[in-house]
Amino acid sequence: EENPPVPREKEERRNIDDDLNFGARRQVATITTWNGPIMWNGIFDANAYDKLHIQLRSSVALTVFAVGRYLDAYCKDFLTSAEKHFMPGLPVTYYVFTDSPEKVPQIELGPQRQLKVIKVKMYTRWQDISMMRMSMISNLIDSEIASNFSHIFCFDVDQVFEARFGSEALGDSVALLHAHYYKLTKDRFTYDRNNKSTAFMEAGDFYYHAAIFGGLCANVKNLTDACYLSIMEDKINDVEALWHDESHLNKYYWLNKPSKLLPPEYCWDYSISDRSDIEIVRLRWAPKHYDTLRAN
Ligand code: 2GW
Ligand code: MN
Repeated sequence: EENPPVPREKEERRNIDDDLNFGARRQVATITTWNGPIMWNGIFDANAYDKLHIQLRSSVALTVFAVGRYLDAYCKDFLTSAEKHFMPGLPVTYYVFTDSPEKVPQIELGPQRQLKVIKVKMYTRWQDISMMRMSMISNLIDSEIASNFSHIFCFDVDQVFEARFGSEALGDSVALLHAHYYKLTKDRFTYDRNNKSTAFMEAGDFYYHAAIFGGLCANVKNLTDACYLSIMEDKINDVEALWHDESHLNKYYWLNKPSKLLPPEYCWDYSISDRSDIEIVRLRWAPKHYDTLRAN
């Protein structure tokens, strides 16, 4: 019936560590081997980032594709939640790429916020919708984004903001740790392992999620160009990387280390049962309806 005695020395040592870490995160890595920060909640001062970026006059373009059934299914929740949580206090323009411009939801925009619609054609294969984003983003960076914004972020549309996704996420080259892989050992990463594909890789640092990438316009231009060229080279050779654009993105970040990483707090999937590292969900995956959305 009696509880075992608490080992006092161990208890005391743990409290000292807590004090010395000043609330820093101890269960997760907060820096990469090349000294890039991994922006776990608690390691940064959001107000300091906001002050700095307002002073620097940073401005952000957000690109998102909502083609075919994804427009009705996800776009409204994505945009309305972004208005609440994405880069508060900074100028933001949303670029919505769609095949049905007339059906883009009219949402109320805050000051310094704009929405622009870009018409694109509907690809018959969904893999192509996903992969062709790289060339369309690259073209828009050249024609309009690089001259008007300091930073760009590219998003999947099937997600919803739940809390601040702010200026702390801005950086030269920003990649996202995939929620399903950040705790796994490298041998379980789903890199492309087919040496016929340009995305082929054996070793890597992390498994990155293509649902969010960003950075300075020039860096994202370089990334989208590199990924698009590799995708096209694969097409000529009649191969397709295992996870499409995501495989090429992982290869790119292996060769060009991102300067800042976002932890899965920035893109969480609630179907993952172990939430022990997640102090705050800033963005969540929206439910997939593969049966209806991917039919054809
Ligand atoms: C995609 C798959 C099957 C059927 C439709 C589509 C589809 C995607 C579509 O009909 N319309 C559309 O606008 N998209 C856009 O492509 C949309 O922005 C969507 O978020 C994005 C990627 O497709 P998604 O979200 O269904 O794929 P995920 O969540 O499995 O994405 C990961 O893997 C992809 C490659 O397979 C991409 O790399 C993506 O960035 C990853 O998050
Ligand atoms: Mn997605």
